[in-house]
Amino acid sequence: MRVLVTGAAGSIGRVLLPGLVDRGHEVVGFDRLPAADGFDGSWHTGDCADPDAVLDVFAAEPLDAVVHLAGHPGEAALPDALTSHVVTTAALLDAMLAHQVDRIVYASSNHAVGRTPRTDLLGETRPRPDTFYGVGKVAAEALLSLYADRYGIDAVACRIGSFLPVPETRRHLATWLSHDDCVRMVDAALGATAPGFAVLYGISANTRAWWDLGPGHDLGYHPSDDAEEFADRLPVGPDDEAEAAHVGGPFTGEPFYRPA
Ligand code: 15L
Repeated sequence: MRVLVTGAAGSIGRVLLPGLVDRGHEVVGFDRLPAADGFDGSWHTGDCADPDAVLDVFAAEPLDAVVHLAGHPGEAALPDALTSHVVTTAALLDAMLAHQVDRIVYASSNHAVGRTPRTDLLGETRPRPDTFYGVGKVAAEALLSLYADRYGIDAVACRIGSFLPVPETRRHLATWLSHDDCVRMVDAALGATAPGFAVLYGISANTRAWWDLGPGHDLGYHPSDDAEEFADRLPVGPDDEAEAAHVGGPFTGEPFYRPA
C-alpha cells in the first residue's frame, strides 16, 4: 500500500516509517518538521490542521491509505485539543473523499476512556475521557464513525496505551505498547478486510493488560511482546496506587487548561 503518515517525524512516526517499509508498504511522510536523517521516501512539510496544505499533499501523491499520528500528545486547552485532534482528522477525511482514498488508521488514545475506573478487563466501552486531550480523541473517533457511516470510509481507531521502548512504571505493565507491536498493529489495521468503523486497544500482549485485545485480534492484530518480562526491574513507585485507580492513570489528575 502507498500510505500517507502524518506526524511522521514524531516518536511513533520515527518507528513506524521504517517498520511499514519493512512490511512492504511505500510511505509518504507529512509533518510540520523535516524528515529525519536516513528517510529517503517522499516527504511533505506542513500542518495537517490546514485543509489546503492537506489537499496539496493528496494532489501530489497517489495514496491508498492514511495513518494519522499527528497531534499534541498531552493535555492542552480545549480549543487547542480540538484543533490538534479533530480539525486535523476532518481535513484528512475531506481530502480522502476528494481523492478516493478509503482507509484511515487513527492514533487514538487510552485517554478516550481514561476516566473509567480500573476493574476487570475493559472491552469496547462508551467514551469516558479523562482530559481535554481525551475529549479531542473521542471527538475524532466520532468523526471517523460519521464518515464511515456516511461515506463508507474504513476507519480503525487504535486506542494506544503507553508507546515506549520498554515499560517504565508499574502502570506500564498493563498499558505498554512495544515498538514492534505498534508496527504490527498499524499493519493489521491497514490490511483488515472491510472493518468499517472499528476500535482496538493498542497495547502489547501484556499479562496484566487492562484492555481486551479481542477486538484487535478480530482485525488481525496479534501482539508478541509482554511487559511482564520487565516486571522485576520496575520498582514500586509512590504514584502506583493513584495511577491504578482509573485506566488513564496520571492523566486523570491533570489540571485543565482554562482561559484565565
Ligand atoms: C497517551 O495518549 C499520551 O500521548 C502519552 O504521552 C502517554 O501518556 C500515554 O497516553 C499513556 O497513557 O501512558
